[in-house]
Amino acid sequence: MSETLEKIAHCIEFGKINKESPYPPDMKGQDGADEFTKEALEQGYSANDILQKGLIPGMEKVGLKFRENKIFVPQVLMSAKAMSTAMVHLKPYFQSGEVKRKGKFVIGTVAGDLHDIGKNLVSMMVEGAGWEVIDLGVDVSVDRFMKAVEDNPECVIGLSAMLTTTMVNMGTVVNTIKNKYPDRKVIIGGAPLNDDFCSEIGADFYSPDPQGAIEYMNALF
Ligand code: B1M
Repeated sequence: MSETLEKIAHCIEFGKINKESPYPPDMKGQDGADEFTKEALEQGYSANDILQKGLIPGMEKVGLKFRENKIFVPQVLMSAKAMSTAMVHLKPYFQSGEVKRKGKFVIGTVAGDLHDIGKNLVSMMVEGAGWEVIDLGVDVSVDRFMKAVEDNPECVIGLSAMLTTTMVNMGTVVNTIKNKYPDRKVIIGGAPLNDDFCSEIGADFYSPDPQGAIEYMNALF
């Protein structure tokens, strides 16, 4: 792999946004994902190569380290910020259709539930894995999920819940989606859930962390 793409992956892995960013301390004063992405485009790398061989491998390492408790939420947020800064340079290529995403992922926290920290992490990391993410936010009604499912054929749906009182609302969402679109895949996640609950409500997959959701989705296509 080229040196510039390796540097991009390294910046994403360690959350180095740009030259001005003081984080991480041992990379202070060095170029970050921002500068290296611009440099890679100037060197003639395609936006797709920058995404597939720089950004995504960097984010994949973040996902694995987070799963193994080697890094924590603040580090993931820095990596996500580095990733979104780099993506600004690639946006025109996505819009022109030159770079293809793996697919669409519709995600939201279910009705009655306002917790969004975990959902946002999943959202950012799935985007970092090369998927287009449609984030519906928190307290999402069944109707809003259905509208997004109808507007985005072939999307994968992700439901998040943090309360034992709201996780039950997942069942209604899964039921409504599966009644009309039995082939749509629904992934659920959130602290109070488990595999048994997933089977009980007829969802396709339960993941305790963002990486599990990514691995499941990548295996679908
Ligand atoms: Co709330 N809250 N909270 N809260 N809150 C919990 C969840 C609670 C366990 C605290 C406690 O009592 N010990 C408890 C739930 C108890 C229960 O249901 N059994 C609780 C309660 C009771 C409440 C209120 C009812 C409190 C009140 O008002 N009386 C209230 C409810 C509001 C509402 O939603 N309607 C409430 C409110 C809040 C705040 C607004 C203050 C705030 C939320 C801020 C925000 O999200 N913007 C908050 C917080 C921060 C928490 C705790 C402290 C932290 C949650 C969190 O963000 N964790 C939490 C206690 C705790 O967990 N220690 C608590 C970090 C986050 C990275 O982890 O969300 O688990 P998590 O996400 C993980 C995985 O679960 C997974 O990946 C993420 C990254 O690893 N994951 C998925 C999540 N979604 C996924 C989807 C996937 C795949 C993986 O695929 C689609």
